[in-house]
Amino acid sequence: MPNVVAEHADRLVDQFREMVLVREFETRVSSLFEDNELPGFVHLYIGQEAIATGACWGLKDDDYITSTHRGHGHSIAKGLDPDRMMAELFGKETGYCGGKSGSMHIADVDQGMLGANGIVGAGPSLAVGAGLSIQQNDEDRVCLSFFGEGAMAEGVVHESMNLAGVQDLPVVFVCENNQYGEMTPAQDQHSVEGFEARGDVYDMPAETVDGMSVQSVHDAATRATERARNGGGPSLLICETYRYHGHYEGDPMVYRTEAEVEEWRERDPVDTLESSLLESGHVDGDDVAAIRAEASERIDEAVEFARASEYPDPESAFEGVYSEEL
Ligand SMILES: Cc1ncc(C[n+]2csc(CCOP(=O)(O)OP(=O)(O)O)c2C)c(N)n1
Repeated sequence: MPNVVAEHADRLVDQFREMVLVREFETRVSSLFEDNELPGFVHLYIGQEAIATGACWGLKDDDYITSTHRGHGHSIAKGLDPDRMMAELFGKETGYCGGKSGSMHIADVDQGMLGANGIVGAGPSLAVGAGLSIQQNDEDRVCLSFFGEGAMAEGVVHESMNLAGVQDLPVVFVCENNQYGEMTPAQDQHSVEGFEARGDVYDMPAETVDGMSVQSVHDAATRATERARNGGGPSLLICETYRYHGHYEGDPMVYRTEAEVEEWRERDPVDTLESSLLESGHVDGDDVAAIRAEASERIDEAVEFARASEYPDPESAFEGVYSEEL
């Protein structure tokens, strides 16, 4: 994509920097988990980085996103602090939820991040609530809702898309088709191939894009977000992608072949962007090495911060369970 790279070189270099940071965060989490430093489960986003970065790039701080159980990439792309994310994964009090949520419920409402979510399909229903509040308060905001193709088979996702369509809500539904819902291939879980028809039935435009290309995701998300911001209602974006790691860390992955994983790795979103930027001459080998080293150092700092933080006081176990703003 040399011409596209030339036209958008500065943005693409910045997007590359963010994607490298997400990859570094996830790679480190994988080894920390293997070393038994992290309690609970982790679901990693490695392979899908172009989607979070491309989709969130044009969002304002006060726009909203909803996320999934695989939410670290979405959080970083929405501007959350890797220190507090890592501390949350370690179960420390300096984490986003005081160490009580772990990976699957990281949230920062002030930054518009309405939460990772252990309930498959829950994010789109929260997005509809956010969209309704934006509409009723006449605010200049949008909500982007990430979910997997497995969640696309959940009733609540259809109810959410229907309500968003009926009410013309400013919501962008971003379906990340990483080809498997846990151990089930997408084609065994859905009665029709492709997901664009789901947009037709809920009266919203639907577009399928290459989820391994940050440029493609960025372009489609920009169209959908502008439409939502200008009162045009919801859209559905389907991003074709792949997760390299297991459904969860420790998954033996007997349901797919190494050859299949390798085939997708050849289209790696971080490496292909790096090659395009190098080919176009917008960065050189030293620049790339510096970007990768910077990400590695940033995650070293996050791990140090998390390790040095305290565990929450057991006395605080029941704090934050119910809202005080009733
Ligand atoms: C309501 C609900 N049903 C089932 C599960 C168990 N579960 C956890 S992840 C998952 C698969 C989700 O697949 P997908 O939506 O494609 O997301 P991916 O893991 O591929 O990112 C399932 C069935 C759950 N957490 N919540």
